[in-house]
Amino acid sequence: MTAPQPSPRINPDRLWQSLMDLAAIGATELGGVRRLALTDLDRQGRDLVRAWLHHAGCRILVDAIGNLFAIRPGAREADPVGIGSHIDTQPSGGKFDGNYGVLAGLEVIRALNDAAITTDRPIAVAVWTNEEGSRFTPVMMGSGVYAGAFSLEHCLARTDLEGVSVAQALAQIGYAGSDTAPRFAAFFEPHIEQGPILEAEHITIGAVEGALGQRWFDLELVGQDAHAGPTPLAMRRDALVGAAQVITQVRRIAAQYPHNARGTVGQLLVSPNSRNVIPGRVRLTIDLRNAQADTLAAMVDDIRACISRIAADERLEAHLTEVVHFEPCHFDPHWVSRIEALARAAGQSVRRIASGAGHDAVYVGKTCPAAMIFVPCEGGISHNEIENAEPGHLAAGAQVLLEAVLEAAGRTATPH
Ligand code: HGY
Ligand code: MN
Ligand code: MN
Repeated sequence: MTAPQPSPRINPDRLWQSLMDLAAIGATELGGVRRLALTDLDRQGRDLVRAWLHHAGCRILVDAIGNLFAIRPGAREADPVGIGSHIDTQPSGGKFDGNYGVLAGLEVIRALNDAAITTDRPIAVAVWTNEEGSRFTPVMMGSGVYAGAFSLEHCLARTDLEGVSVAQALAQIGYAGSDTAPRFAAFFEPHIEQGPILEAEHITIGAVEGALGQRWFDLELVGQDAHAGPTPLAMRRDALVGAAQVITQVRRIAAQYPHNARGTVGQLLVSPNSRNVIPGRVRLTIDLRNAQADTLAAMVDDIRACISRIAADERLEAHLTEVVHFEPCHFDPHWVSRIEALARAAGQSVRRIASGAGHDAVYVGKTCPAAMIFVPCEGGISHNEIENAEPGHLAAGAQVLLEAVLEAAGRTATPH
């Protein structure tokens, strides 16, 4: 019985440097990254990552929604083992959200190349389009189209606040592809936790069991512009007063419901937004989340009833449009267990954890067995320019990823 071959080692400094080099594209003054989906900065980031992966011996594919796939050949033609995440960021995002998952995949490929290891199955690194859902909704757009959660046509027609469509933006950055996306034998997404648990418990690896369900809405409240001086209160149809009541109800719902309930109003657009005009039109976003599908549905029913009541009380029109809806998901139990065991075998502290954030693995997991590897982030803060993570944690997560990918892809004998 030959001794098992030692696994190649991740190069922590090379992984860290790739993160810093990518973070320079869209770098902000506070040390964050602003690289909105399908902007020229996103193009620059894509071009850089694509060049690195091509140089590492991968064949590059780009599909019709701009998802990029870099495929490292295996000993045989077969569905690849996928690794991936996103490189688009929030407007005031950080260096690690999404970027870590893509660059950990690059580092795995580089480490396998260094060790001259050929895996049985090919390995593919995926860069998913518009995971953040900030410039364009829906969130997790590229992986959602890949998994059939949204039609390509629906997503290509979506527009940003300036009226630019996804199709136009893809064409502008040269990533309107025509390749057929690969199907995966399994898919792994490393990611920072973006919450406080791992850091608070001094744990390095999170074996992610699943993610909260999400339901996102656009709400437009329509009243009447009027003069802030002569208009008596009884005559007012103030859309912003209505919006303020909706916002406090979203908070009440998040506080009141069980099962990790979350409620956020992140965007508020006031028209005409002039200090001495009663706002006649307000658009706001509503983001509701929960670990249980029925509880999430009850939260939605609750806010719908509140909006109807508030609109009636304030004599407003209310137009509510659902833009995102996915149920709570569970990742593949086998790979959750293997990630836990591989982390322990590597001498890392590990715990099972749920994700409050949505990730591309949520949709990709509808097409193949998928799992996520979390590492801590400083103060549990993300979607913030101060987002930070420790090189040692990032490398530990990438090493567990390498072990899981080797297990999933199989390895042929290393040439001497
Ligand atoms: O909103 C989310 O959960 C993710 O950051 N797109
Ligand atoms: Mn992310
Ligand atoms: Mn994010």
